[in-house]
Amino acid sequence: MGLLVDGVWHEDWYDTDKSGGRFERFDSTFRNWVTADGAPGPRGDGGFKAEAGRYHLYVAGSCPWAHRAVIYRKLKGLEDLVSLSIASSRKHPKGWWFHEGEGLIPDDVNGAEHMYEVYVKAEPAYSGRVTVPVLWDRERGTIVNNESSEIIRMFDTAFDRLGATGPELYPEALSAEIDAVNDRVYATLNNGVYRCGFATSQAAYDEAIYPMFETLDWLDARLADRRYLLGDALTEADWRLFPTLVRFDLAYHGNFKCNIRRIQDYPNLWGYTRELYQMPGIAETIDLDAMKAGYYTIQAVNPRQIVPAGPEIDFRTPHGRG
Ligand SMILES: N[C@@H](CCC(=O)N[C@@H](CS)C(=O)NCC(=O)O)C(=O)O
Repeated sequence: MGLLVDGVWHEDWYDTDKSGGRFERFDSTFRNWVTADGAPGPRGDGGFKAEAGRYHLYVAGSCPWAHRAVIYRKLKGLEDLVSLSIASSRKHPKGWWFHEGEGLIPDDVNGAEHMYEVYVKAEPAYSGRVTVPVLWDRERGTIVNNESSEIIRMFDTAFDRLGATGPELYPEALSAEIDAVNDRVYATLNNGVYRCGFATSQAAYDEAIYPMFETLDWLDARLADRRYLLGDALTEADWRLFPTLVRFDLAYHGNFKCNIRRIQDYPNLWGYTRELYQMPGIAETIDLDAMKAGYYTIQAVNPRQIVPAGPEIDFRTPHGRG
């Protein structure tokens, strides 16, 4: 993993020297919104109207942030409206890369071999990290947005007039409570696993690991008397949590040292993870081998890039909820 400096690729890992060994996540850079009528969204410029066949989503199977967008594309019935490329999850010195392979979809929109080429096409002098997911606009030939939390909000409602399906996952009446759950889950868990795994000092690791497990304990208790995080209906909060849970025992527990307990040790969380996994269409969004390979080939964390054989996890055993 590296980054672009003035449009040129550099093979640098995260610099944690200045932050006492702490991994500090940078802000996503492309922040325009697709909206139903092309009016500007909550931030950025307008001109990105929801249209069938206009937008393309770039993802990788290992990435939990990208996974959110893939889940929404599936749940909202957007597969015929928004096309998809899936990069290889195995780490490459030049970042995310596209090629033929099982579970992969090459880039037939920009013909890129590496994701950084797409960033440079959008902004020739781009400086910054080259992340997925990316939402690309064929018409204007640029990146609309590379922030998963915003891409899923667009997918939730912008394409409704074009035949998108499924209930709204961020209903106004629940928005404050969803935001509160999201904030905690993001800080301590979605991003907390990276703060553990990418920590380069004991103190930085300690700061991340304990709050993470406090949040898992809290979630497990919350799910004791609630079917889903907000109650009886699935919301955005569930779909932002699930990609982290499904990767947890497989990759974070081992490679990122998130190992006080496993998700399988939490009765409610484990049943809930299986329930979401078993929902129509969701298993199709999951490539367990890619997830494992994606994390275990991060050389800064696992220098020899050996991908372990286990653990064996059966997400298909009956969940027994509800
Ligand atoms: N805030 C972004 C984060 C995306 C992100 O960090 N993606 C990772 C993959 S899981 C990535 O592409 N990392 C490459 C890098 O950091 O160089 C989002 O939610 O979309």
